Amino acid sequence: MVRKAILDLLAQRPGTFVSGEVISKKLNLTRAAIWKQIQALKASGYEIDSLTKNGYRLLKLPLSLDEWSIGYELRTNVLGRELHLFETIPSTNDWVKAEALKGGAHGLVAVAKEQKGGRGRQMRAWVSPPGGLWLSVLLKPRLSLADASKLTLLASVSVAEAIEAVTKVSLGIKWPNDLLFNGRKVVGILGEVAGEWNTVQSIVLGIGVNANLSRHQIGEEIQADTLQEILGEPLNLNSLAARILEHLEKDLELFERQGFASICERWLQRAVGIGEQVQVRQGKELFLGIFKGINENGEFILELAGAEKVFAAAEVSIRSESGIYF
Ligand code: BT5
Repeated sequence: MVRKAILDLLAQRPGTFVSGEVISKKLNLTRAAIWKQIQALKASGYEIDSLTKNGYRLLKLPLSLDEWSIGYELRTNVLGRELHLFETIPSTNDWVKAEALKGGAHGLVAVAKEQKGGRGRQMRAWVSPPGGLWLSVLLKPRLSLADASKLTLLASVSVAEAIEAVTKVSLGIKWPNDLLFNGRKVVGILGEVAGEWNTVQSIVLGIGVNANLSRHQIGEEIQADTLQEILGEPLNLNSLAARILEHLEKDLELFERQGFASICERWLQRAVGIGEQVQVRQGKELFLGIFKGINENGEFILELAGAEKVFAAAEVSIRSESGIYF
């Protein structure tokens, strides 16, 4: 691809000029063809200086999602090495699931600028307008079925730490894997099994980050927040995607080598509502008690009339100081 070849050349010496003649010789392109490509790159957010005498120099990469920029930033061995970027798609999780059934490889990633049919758990809708980071990764981990449920807890820790590395914004985790800022959801995570468990252990991890958008794009009725509003400015989505995949890859390796203990500890450090009164709904039953933390299986521990009850799957509301549940 010409676009990629030009970027590769300019990025070898970012900030310094590469002459039109060099580009033209190396890529066998006319000056006019190069100029056209450079205009297209500028239109997609690349800042490129052009001087007739000196040639072109790359000054800044785009903030918006761009396949070359993610690849340029990415320091992983496997995750995201095969990556597909979509302008718009129904759901990246559905796309990766379909690829998994066709034999897709561990680490395959789909990223979309916009999802028209984004999903949460239990088929709830996930609002995914342009400006967000909507990403799914295919994992075929060397883990037992019992360990698989811990992967979404792991992902919430990896994503929170990646976001903190890029933005300095510290997010809390609401069990099992919502990332919150002052009680408002900034990130949602959806782990799904693709295919039969007893054939290939494939898990699709979907990560939705409200990044460069405003709250009202999500809807006033939803208790959401966005990184752009927290920071007061947009952030580089390509760096964010790369850091998320790097943190995930490292934490998965740690999990496979050493088990859940240290990840569980990091999860607990960010947990929202420990020691507070919470409301847990499981099917039609409702329990009110004190949130004690999670156990080594990643299950939620509730203190109820002096006894402890654990939940593997449930809906949890946490009571804030003002008495409101979120
Ligand atoms: C989740 O579900 O939080 C998981 C969301 C996963 C989204 C990613 S994006 C990439 C991949 N492709 C997909 O199709 N999905 C994944 P859950 O815990 O069930 O929360 C859903 C609820 O969150 C909804 O019922 C709304 O109340 C709320 N919600 C919807 N859109 C939101 C948004 N953009 N930000 C914050 N909250 C939202």
